[in-house]
Amino acid sequence: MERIYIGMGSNLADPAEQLRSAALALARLPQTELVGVSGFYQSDSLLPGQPRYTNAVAALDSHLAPLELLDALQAIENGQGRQRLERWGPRTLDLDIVLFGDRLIDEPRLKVPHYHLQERAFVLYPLAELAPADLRLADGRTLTELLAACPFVGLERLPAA
Ligand code: A4P
Ligand code: MG
Repeated sequence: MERIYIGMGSNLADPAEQLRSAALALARLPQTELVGVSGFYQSDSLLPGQPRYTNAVAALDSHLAPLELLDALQAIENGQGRQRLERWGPRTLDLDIVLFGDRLIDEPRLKVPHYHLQERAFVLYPLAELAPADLRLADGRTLTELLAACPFVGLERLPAA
C-alpha cells in the first residue's frame, strides 16, 4: 500500500463538477482507497487564450502498480470526455500522478515526481492541505521548501461547495 497524490485539473465543461466526478471515480478504483481531496483552486491557464483552470489534489492509498494506475487515470479522463486534440490543449479533465510513495519513476509513459511539481502553485498548495509539511521528495527537498520557493500568486481558493 502506498500513499499517492493525484493532481486534478479542468478548464472545460463545469470544471468544479469535473473534479467532483473525478474524485468519485478515484474512490471506485480497485485496490484503492480515496484518503482525501483538497480544496479547489482557480488560476489562469499557463497558456494564454484558454479558460481559467480549476485544480485540486487527491490522496489515495493503493495497491495498484504505477502503470496500472496511469491506465486507470487515463480511462477516467476519457470517460469524462477528454479529447487529446493538441498537447496542452484545454481539457475537461487532466489527472497527473504527482507523487507515488517515495518512488522515482522514469519510464517513457510515466515520470514521477511529476516534472513541473515544484513550479506549480496550483499543485503545491492543494498538496499541502493533504500531505505532511515534512514530506520529502526523492531529491531531498521538503514540501515546506518547495512552498517557500513558489509564492501563492494568482491562485484563488474556492469556497467549499
Ligand atoms: N505522463 C508522464 N508522466 C506522467 C505523470 N506523472 N502523470 C505522460 C500522468 N501522466 C504522465 O499527458 C501526456 C502524457 O504524459 C501521458 O500520456 C502520460 O503517458 P496528457 O495528460 O495526455 O497531456 P497534457 O496534460 O496535455 O500534457 P501534460 O504535460 O500533462 O500537461 P500539463 O503539464 O498537465 O499542463 N494551467 C493551470 N492553471 N492549471 C493546469 O492544470 N495544466 C496545463 C497542462 C497547462 N496549464 C495549466 C494547467
Ligand atoms: Mg496530464
